[in-house]
Amino acid sequence: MRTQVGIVGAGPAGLLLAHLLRRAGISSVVLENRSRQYVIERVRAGLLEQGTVDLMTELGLADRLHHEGLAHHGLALRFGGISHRVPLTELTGKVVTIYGQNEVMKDLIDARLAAGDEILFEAAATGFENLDTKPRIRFRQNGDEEVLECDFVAGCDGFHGMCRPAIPSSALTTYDREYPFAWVGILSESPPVSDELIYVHHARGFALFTMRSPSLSRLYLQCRPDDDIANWPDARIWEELHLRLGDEGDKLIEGKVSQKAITPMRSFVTAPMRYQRLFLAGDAAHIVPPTGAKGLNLAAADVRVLARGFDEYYVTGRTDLLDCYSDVALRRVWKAQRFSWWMTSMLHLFEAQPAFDRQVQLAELDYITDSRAAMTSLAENYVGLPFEV
Ligand code: RFL
Ligand code: PHB
Repeated sequence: MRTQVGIVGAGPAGLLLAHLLRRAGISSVVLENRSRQYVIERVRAGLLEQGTVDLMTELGLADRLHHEGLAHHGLALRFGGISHRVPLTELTGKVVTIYGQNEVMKDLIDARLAAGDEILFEAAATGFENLDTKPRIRFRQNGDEEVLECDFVAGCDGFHGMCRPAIPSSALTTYDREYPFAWVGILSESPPVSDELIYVHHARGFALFTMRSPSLSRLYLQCRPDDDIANWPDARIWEELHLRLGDEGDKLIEGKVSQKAITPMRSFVTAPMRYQRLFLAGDAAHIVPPTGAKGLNLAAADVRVLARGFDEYYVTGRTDLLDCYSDVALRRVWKAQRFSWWMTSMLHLFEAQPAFDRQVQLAELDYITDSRAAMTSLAENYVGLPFEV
């Protein structure tokens, strides 16, 4: 089997890249170790920056997104028992859109298959040869060992994938931070208590109210980093949500919980995002704590830059853009890292936090909601920084 770009992983990074390449007339084959159903049903992100929506629109993939996505013009920061609105659109001219990652996945997969292009599901990449010249990706499907030959490999296989570990560690520098907390998240058949997201800083820990549709809420609570989901029966979750959301939670209907999981919180970057003819994109290269809602959006931003590099190569034979892919992508990645770390640090409760640090944390929240300049800074990062050219 042969193609121009071999893509490992059918997450948002891999599939958006496949669509960008198709538009440029470049062939690709996507290898995905999970089933189609598993990939679609995995509950993850929910918030799309305007740049990500614009990319989906440009690619002709946003019909359902424009119908069913919920455009948000603001969010609330709640602390000291009071909610403060951050008017995102008024401050930046941009909107963010709530549209579940599983809906994004469904749209990307359906469109690729409808166009007659392949995604090989339940096909796990296992190793590489000739990464410096003519790459060969070994993969296993239905118990058979197969090989995909290509000009380049796009490593879009997420944080736990095999592409990053396939690079000699001496060729990479990694930057890592683990946080002393995690999130327990639920999906509940409850109508949203508010039209906008509510980020809560509370003496019992962080909470986030978000949603998926007019009848489905997504709720998160700060928990211990080593917590077990068995410690979180529905009754405890509802009680904590009511306490942390305060009067914002008065209207909260305790609906049927259809999904419940614990998400660890971590910041991680690997640099450079390239080794020979293997290019890393999305979570394979970096992860952020979900407080800034940046993971999926960064994956989209990476592949936009990477696709331009492949386009230049196949049109002109030049590698200038591919050669600066990592530098360009990492500039955005680090700004998103900074923002996600900052939001996370400001909003969570730290165990045994020195009294001084706690007062500074509260002063930061007070400043953000008092100062238009500080609020604008939060807003412009939250809606997504402009794309670099
Ligand atoms: P993915 O989505 O992990 O996809 C990687 C794919 O690669 C496959 N794979 C392999 N395929 C073939 N061979 C192998 N050897 C393979 N190994 C792995 C995997 O099966 C998978 O299908 O990475 P990608 O494409 O980089 O996308 C990243 C995003 O999924 C991720 O950043 C977001 O979900 C993060 N995130 C959020 N991002 C946002 O932008 N906004 C949000 O509101 C937001 N909320 C969240 C989040 C992530 C969360 N969790 C569970 C981590 C909320 C949560 C709770
Ligand atoms: C979500 O809707 O799942 C979501 C939204 C914003 C975040 C994290 C998760 O910061």
